[in-house]
Amino acid sequence: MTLADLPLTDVSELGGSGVRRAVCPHDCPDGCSMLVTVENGRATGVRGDPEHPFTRGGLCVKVNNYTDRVYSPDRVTTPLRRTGPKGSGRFEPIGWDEAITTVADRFTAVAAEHGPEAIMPVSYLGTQGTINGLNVGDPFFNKLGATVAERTFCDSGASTAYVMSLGPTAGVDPESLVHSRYIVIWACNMVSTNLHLWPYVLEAQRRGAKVVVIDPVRHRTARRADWHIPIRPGTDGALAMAMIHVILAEGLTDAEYVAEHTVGAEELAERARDWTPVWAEGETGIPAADIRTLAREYAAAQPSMIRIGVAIERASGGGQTVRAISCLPGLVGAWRRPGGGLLALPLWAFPVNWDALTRPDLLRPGTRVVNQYHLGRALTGEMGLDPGIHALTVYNANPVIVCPDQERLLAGLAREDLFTVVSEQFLTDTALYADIVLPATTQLEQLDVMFSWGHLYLGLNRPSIPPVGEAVSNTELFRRLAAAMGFDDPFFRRTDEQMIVDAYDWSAPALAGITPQTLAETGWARLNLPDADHYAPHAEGGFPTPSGKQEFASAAAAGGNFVLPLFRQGSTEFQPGGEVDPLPHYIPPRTASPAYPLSLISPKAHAFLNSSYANLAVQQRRQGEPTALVHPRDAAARGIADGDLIRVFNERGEFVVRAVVSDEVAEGVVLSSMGGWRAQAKGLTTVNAVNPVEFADLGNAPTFSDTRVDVAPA
Ligand SMILES: Nc1nc2c(c(=O)[nH]1)N[C@H]1C(S)=C(S)[C@@H](COP(=O)(O)OP(=O)(O)OC[C@H]3O[C@@H](n4cnc5c(=O)[nH]c(N)nc54)[C@H](O)[C@@H]3O)O[C@H]1N2
Ligand SMILES: Nc1nc2c(c(=O)[nH]1)N[C@H]1C(S)=C(S)[C@@H](COP(=O)(O)OP(=O)(O)OC[C@H]3O[C@@H](n4cnc5c(=O)[nH]c(N)nc54)[C@H](O)[C@@H]3O)O[C@H]1N2
Ligand code: SF4
Ligand SMILES: [Mo]
Repeated sequence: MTLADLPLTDVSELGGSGVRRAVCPHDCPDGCSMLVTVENGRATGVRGDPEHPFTRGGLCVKVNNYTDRVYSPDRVTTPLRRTGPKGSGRFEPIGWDEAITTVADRFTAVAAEHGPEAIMPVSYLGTQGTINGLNVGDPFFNKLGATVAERTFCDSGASTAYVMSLGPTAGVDPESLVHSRYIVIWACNMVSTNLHLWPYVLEAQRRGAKVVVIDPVRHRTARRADWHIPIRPGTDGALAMAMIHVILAEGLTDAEYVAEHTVGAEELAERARDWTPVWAEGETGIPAADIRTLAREYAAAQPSMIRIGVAIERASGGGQTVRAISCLPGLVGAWRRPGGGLLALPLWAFPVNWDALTRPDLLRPGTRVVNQYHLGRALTGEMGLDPGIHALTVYNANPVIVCPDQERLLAGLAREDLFTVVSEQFLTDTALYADIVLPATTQLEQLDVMFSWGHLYLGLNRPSIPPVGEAVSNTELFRRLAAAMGFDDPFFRRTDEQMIVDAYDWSAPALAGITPQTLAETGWARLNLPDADHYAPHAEGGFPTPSGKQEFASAAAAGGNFVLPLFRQGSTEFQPGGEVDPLPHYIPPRTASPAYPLSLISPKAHAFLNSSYANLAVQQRRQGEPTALVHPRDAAARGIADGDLIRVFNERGEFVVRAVVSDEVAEGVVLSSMGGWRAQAKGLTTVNAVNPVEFADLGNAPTFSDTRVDVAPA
């Protein structure tokens, strides 16, 4: 019997009653285990699995009423065909056969007239399931010869930087944070975005650890810290270089660790000599004395831990900033003990067969790559693509809300000659522009195996209820499309069970004793790794880098900038060019101009998950109407009072929101969270109307933390 022989989707039992296991599908580090109550085939509620060590019985405000999402009257439940102008939201139901035939006919016609590169997929992490998530469409589009979509929505720049410095290592078990003596939460609003890690921080604090938050905003997390250090957006690299300076100048290193397990320490010392705390004060706005205190305390209190959030990568020099920060645990020997090190993406611990998911072997050599953050420019002709994009397939994503250059993207989507297919659960701002909408299942209606980028447990999500209406999973969608396009390779006919088998190296040591079948019984399992009290994989070095050491001077960086293949359908071609300094350094953010003197940041909303849930009543009530936080001095200078409607604008566009005048943001900083839909926006544009399309220095990361704007009464 092979791993695949036992069916994991037992449709016959889906009609009954009982408590069934699921895993939250969302792009969130917590990867919560859920228990679903089902009565006569209908899910009546979800709750967190109290036995899961990380979830511990709690779900967040986004997902604890998940059944409202599943049974929302606004769910798309049949395929739809557009009957009005693009964007009007006028559709009529059609059958699946007609929908799939329409799509296949159009793809065939577009490919015949313009070549297959005129077709482009757009996708991200509506679900982060291994088989339904990031890479589910890659084999289909690679076989088709479509334009390769580069998806650097999140953490691509940080991942490139991290891999350059440390290699693809899990590095830290988040649960080991209880052993930390000093925790630096650097650009992460953990209480909103990584809620289930927070109890570990509190436990460490109870045991005597100091908790420091480095963030321009005094948010939920910062308010609970022992020390909140406000910083100017995009200047974290200056702070990190100055910390390196202090640690080296004052001899606070773990000299033995540095000598045995790192490379490039001497060059780094040379590099950091001029980056003094006094200089960094001018960049960051943090008093030099505080920078010295931070560096000294961080070095002395071992094991010390740094948790970086995604905002770090999102400035002109964000990649080198991640590289500079990643030097710190090596310099002070934080890796020696559980609870020490750098926490970024422990995803690397999961033995995923990325090539089986993306199928790079199906790519035609020379197939062009277009970054999805440039979608507006690609669709409107600004990029000068030849052939242009004539057909778009969107799934697992809502680009109108999550991509910059929003107004140009809307103009592109409105093109009459563009054929757009959107697979969705709801008529999102993107789906409103579709020619064909295809109904997608929710997590309660599909099978998947779930890794996490915030803990070390693998989970199995089995369907608890039958599909709502005619919704199909992404895997089934691509089976149907492949059949209609005549792709007769059995690979495209695999069952979900077989896909799960193929997606992991089940014989890898990390999965010893774990199979899809054991997961079916237990729901989740910890990877076969030392427990959190003993997890210190780099106590003796052993980094997965070319030298086997932590590389302050990085051999991989010397090879130039790159995007990891998993973010680009497995493609290794047309990597972003540009030399990369093998040593970390500081690249300042864009300079303020007299016309646009303020820094805009657009972090996550507390009650939404990116743009998901922003259309649902409970979460809308929790989140309140769209706002921008403006510092009292910036507001007074512009005649803005708390509660006024204001315009936030720059040379790219503008959006209108209600002002919250508050010293929770540093002077010179404006905060407007991302995720709200256009229907709730006063002027039909949202924060991504003003965000730049330029990339950061590494991994084609966006520069959402490096935007200049001004504000005025509306
Ligand atoms: N509630 C909720 N949770 C989520 C999500 C959501 O949409 N809502 N999305 C999920 C996803 S996809 C992700 S990637 C994670 C992201 O979770 P986080 O890593 O927490 O990311 P953000 O919320 O974007 O930003 C975190 C913090 O960075 C700060 N910041 C912005 N610019 C800078 C800067 O230049 N320097 C410093 N030091 N700080 C800066 C912001 O003020 C914010 O407090 O959250 C996940 N969890
Ligand atoms: N200004 C600004 N922009 C940002 C960010 C920011 O901090 N500031 N953050 C960036 C980050 S970190 C991220 S991760 C991206 C997120 O970008 P996206 O991944 O596009 O996130 P969502 O907006 O939640 O869109 C996901 C869509 O997938 C749909 N969906 C869910 N499950 C399924 C399914 O099983 N099948 C199908 N077909 N569809 C499904 C949902 O209904 C939802 O509409 O946004 C990025 N954009
Ligand atoms: S969104 Fe995150 S915190 Fe909320 S239930 Fe899902 S995994 Fe847990
Ligand atoms: Mo993200």
